[in-house]
Amino acid sequence: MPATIIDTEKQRRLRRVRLYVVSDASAPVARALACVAAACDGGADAVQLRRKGDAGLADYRLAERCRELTAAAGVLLIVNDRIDIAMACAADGVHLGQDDLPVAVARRLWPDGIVGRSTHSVEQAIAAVGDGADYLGVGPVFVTPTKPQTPAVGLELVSAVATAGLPIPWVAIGGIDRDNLSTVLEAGAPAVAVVRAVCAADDPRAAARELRRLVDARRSAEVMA
Ligand code: 3NM
Repeated sequence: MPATIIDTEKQRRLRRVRLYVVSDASAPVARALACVAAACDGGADAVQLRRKGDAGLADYRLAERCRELTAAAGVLLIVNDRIDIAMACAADGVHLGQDDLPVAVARRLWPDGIVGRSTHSVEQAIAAVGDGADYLGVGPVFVTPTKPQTPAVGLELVSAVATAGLPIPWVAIGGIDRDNLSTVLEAGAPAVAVVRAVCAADDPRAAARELRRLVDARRSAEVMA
């Protein structure tokens, strides 16, 4: 298995991630920025900038603003898919879907960038670990209009991945909100990632805070058990 070569500080921060907020790919720039700021303020440990269909320059400018916001808040910034933009804005890493660059290629291009991979089965999760990914997304746990083309994997996959005891951090994603969050954590997810639960909320800051509170409450209950 290729050993990860991201530095220990990045690894430490990655291992601590409990709430990971992904920006709404189709939101107008001002709304996307407001959502990133709200996620940082509301207690997210990591933010992923996800855009679809923007020109490279617009993506880069937005990524730079997100870097400023996340750096000021001490929040990890991961850029979806665009490793060039991730590197150009000095993000902490890149997130790659199954149809994006192979993990090993991203690692070669960017040795000290965090490389995350979306996975939709235990086999894909194990393969991504073998390829040297630093963390995984596992989902979509529930049906979600944010990623409608990918079938839901259910809490079963969350439990299966938890049981597999992966050696790297992972986050459950897809259709997670304040009402079903506890079921995802109970199924064994160490962390959760959300788009709509924060970015589509009337008050994204309050929504992030509430998710943070719920995740922390569950964690303290585990520590006390
Ligand atoms: N990736 P929401 S599910 C961006 O399973 C994304 O890889 C997924 O959005 C995966 O929180 C997903 O609004 C969408 O359901 C998550």
